[in-house]
Amino acid sequence: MKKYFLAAAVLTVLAGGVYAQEPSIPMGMFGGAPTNVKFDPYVAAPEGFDQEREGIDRGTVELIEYASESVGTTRKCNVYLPPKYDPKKKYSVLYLLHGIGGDEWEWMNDGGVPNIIMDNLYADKKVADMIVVMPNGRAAKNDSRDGGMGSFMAFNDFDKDLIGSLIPAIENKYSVYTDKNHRAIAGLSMGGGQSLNFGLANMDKFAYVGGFSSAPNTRTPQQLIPDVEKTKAENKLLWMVCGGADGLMSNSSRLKAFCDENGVPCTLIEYPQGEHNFVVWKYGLYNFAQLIFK
Ligand code: FER
Repeated sequence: MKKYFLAAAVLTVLAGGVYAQEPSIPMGMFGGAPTNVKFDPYVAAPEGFDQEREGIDRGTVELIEYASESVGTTRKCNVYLPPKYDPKKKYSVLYLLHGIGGDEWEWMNDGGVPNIIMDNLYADKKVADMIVVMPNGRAAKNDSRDGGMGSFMAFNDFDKDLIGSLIPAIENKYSVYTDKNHRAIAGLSMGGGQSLNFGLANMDKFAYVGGFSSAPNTRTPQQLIPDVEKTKAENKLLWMVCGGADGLMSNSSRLKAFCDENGVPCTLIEYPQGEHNFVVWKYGLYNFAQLIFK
């Protein structure tokens, strides 16, 4: 119990007050009322976008390990390589993050089918050449799923592992571009919050940022965008989706409202009747992947 209170107290400070409640409060009540904003148009994904298609080339997913300096352990990470990955070519990199109950397997094993979505997009020539990196976003010695709410700190600490160790490891192992214009970060729920937090705080590293159903770890708009002109100049895409029936909409809508008020280009789509699940997150990946590196 003591650990929980400590984590909650620290996060209250880190997140600028959004954690000022006990972490055991149900999801729907945590985020508070959504800010009234004008959503961007929802366009349904085409039928079959997330279904395995016959007769197309397929990518591969491989589990890799890397040494994490900040965590002090060897960590695991899944990597999607597109159909006919060719080390003689150069690829962009999308870092795709999981939620509070997940790990490096969540997108693959819990209904995200990122490999199928990407294979289909490749077959239809709707995406730029990219690999998709699915790390474990809980930067702690014990990074297993049972870390539960006690792992808030570990999610918050992931930027050091990501930037200090994972990105260099990926750039060492794969034939990828190494500049911000060829690097994107997006994620679901806690991973959405991480993507907004880390992506906007490190615009020299990531030009494209996506948050799907972002959780209460999302920093306040003023923290995310302390310098409006800098964000306007350096960010190439700030893209969000959240389910209309998801109690966490407040995290996305307050950022959208701030961006609209300050003239920062920003997309927020409300997935009709969408809940806090992979229906929304698959839609997020399908759309975000088509907008980056172009
Ligand atoms: C919360 C509700 C949900 C919260 C985090 C989540 C930090 C994250 C959910 C997920 O990642 O799926 O109150 O507090």
